[in-house]
Amino acid sequence: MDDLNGNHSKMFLNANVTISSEKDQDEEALVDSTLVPLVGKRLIYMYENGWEYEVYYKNKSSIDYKVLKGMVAGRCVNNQIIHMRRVSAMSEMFMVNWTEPTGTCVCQVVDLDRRSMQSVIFFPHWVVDNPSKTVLFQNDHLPIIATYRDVGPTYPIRVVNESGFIHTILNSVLDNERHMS
Ligand code: FER
Repeated sequence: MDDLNGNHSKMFLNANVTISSEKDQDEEALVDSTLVPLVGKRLIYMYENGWEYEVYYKNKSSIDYKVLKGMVAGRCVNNQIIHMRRVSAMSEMFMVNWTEPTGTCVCQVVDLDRRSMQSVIFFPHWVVDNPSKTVLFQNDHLPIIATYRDVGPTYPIRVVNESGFIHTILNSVLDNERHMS
């Protein structure tokens, strides 16, 4: 939100705040205060197509999640690196983007005020053909997943555009390793 002079809105220039006292010196513990409403939260939501996910926003740059219902129910992922930013200073709305080791790309718009999840998922063709190959605790199978991804085919990519309702919002601390392992 630049004004006519190109000055960035003060709403987005808050100082960093330290969340975890154990990790004061650790950069991971520094969270842009605009992200505080989302980091540390666990959400459970269902898209209109019936796919249900549980996600833990572990810190500003990683999530853990599992798929509860849908095409890849049972899939579980820890420490997925993500990019997160707040898209509105006035409401608790965030954009979260990432690429999976499978090659799948996800863009989420998380609206905590309205409990809405708007997402686009870009599935490579090999996942559409063989979704069950991704139904595992992915962190234990990263080399085979990388092989599947590299063999492909990537194209045509299936674009899944979904809205969902966040039916559960739980507060947690940052960097809890126990929620979804
Ligand atoms: C989501 C939509 C899709 C999500 C994860 C995916 C954690 C991942 C899909 C896949 O890799 O199969 O909202 O949230």
